[in-house]
Amino acid sequence: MTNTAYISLGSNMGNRSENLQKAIHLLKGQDEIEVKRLSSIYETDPVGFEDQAAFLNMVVQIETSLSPQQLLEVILQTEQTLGRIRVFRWGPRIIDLDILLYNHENIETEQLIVPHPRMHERLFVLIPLLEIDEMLVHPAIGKGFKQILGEIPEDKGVRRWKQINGEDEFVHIES
Ligand code: A4P
Ligand code: MG
Repeated sequence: MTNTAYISLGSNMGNRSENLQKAIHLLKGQDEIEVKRLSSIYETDPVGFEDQAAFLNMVVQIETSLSPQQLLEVILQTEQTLGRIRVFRWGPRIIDLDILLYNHENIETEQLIVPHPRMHERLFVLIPLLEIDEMLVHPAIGKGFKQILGEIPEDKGVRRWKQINGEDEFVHIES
């Protein structure tokens, strides 16, 4: 398990927190993946297409012996496994998994771009990522993510929804 990677999870359909938990469970079931740290779960206003339900977003830190390409295949498979439960073809997905970072590498192939090309402008990614490790540096931009977050003018649209309670149990937060 020599590589460290960060994966973002998002859901805005169905039982959103159950979808996140099922995805984490499937990742944990992979021999080549060890889930090390989980962020809290945040409820976030939709970015891009705004006319859709609020998301739950979180980030997980994993260690893995998989290559970036193999890891992508695992997360696409995980999306498919969960998506098959209730989504029509062409319908919205109940879970979105993105590889944010893989070690300190810059990767650009036809299937995979790491760091994720939009992560540095998204509060719903940066806030949970920094909760896991506030010293992380963007491998392409060369700045700390903490500084990148500080340079984003707006600070709305991301609310902590559940925080981690010890092990990997979540507790609801009043807010
Ligand atoms: N791909 C390339 N790089 C990566 C990577 N680093 N990680 C390719 C994962 N996949 C990567 O992905 C399409 C293809 O991207 C994959 O097959 C892979 O080869 P997808 O997940 O089917 O596409 P998508 O997620 O619909 O598109 P995209 O452009 O990734 O969407 P975004 O940018 O992820 O945005 N608002 C809130 N609040 N919270 C959200 O989670 N998410 C989105 C989706 C929009 N607004 C949101 C949220
Ligand atoms: Mg995606």
